[in-house]
Amino acid sequence: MGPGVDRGSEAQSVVGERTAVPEDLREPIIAAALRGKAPEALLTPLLERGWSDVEAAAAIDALLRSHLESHARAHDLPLPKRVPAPAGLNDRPVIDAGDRRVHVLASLLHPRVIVFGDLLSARECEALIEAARPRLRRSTVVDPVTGGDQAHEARTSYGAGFQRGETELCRRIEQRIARLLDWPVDHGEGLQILRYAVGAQYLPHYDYFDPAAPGNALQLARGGQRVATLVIYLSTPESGGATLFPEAHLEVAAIRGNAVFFSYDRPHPMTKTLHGGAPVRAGEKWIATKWLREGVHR
Ligand code: PD2
Ligand code: ZN
Repeated sequence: MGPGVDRGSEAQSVVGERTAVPEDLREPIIAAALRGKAPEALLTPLLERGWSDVEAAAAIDALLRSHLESHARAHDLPLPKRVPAPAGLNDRPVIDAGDRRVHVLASLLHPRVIVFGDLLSARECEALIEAARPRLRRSTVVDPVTGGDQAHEARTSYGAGFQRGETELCRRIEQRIARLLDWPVDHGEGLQILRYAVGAQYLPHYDYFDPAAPGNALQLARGGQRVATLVIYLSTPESGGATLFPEAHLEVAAIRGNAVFFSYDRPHPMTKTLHGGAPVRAGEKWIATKWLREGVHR
């Protein structure tokens, strides 16, 4: 059925071209999305009515966005933001990240967590560790009142930050992450390298900035809210050091070259992205963290 053909009850959604999902399909499509049905499969009812892929994808995107927005308003929640996600992930065990094929080892919808395998080579992990080693300082957390950095017992690691694009290796890894997560390089903070010795840990926390805390205003002015985190494991500790998601009862093992990604579409515990780094029991744990912002980070 081509555009402009009379489709009875659907006619109101067709003004020259198809823009809105017909009334009778809205509820079933929203319910299917909430059950975690793959985005491509959501298009089927519209494709069966003769819609093109592009028209159907745009209409479903608008329908789901407006559903989330009205749900947020009704429950007095912050509005959801677009978040990074691998393009066309469904059922694909391997993603082409430009210069490397990255494995998808595990994926959870809520909280949105994806475990990647082989994101970095062993040589890249070693090179990042050696570049960071001379710069290591006791890790800090942001003071929510002043916005300043402060050492804290919740984070007993040592860290070193790189500016975005600071070295050729940083640039290569940033390009790969941007391609993997379909998120522009300039929406990312610089790579942050952390080293945990035996006993060091990172107590559970959220990575987004609390918008109500005055000390976060400066951070929020530089690229907006954080919307996703990628923790890349640069070493494999002999024991301990997993990344924990207590609300999801999920533990991700720290294996060199692998990474755990999680996104949070609003700065709210409803994202269930509470996470921490378990104490290292034996050996050393090194990670590189990439935080992704909603806008250009300067
Ligand atoms: O090292 C980790 O597993 C970990 C845990 C929680 C890292 C971060 N948060 C982080 O870098 O934000
Ligand atoms: Zn964190």
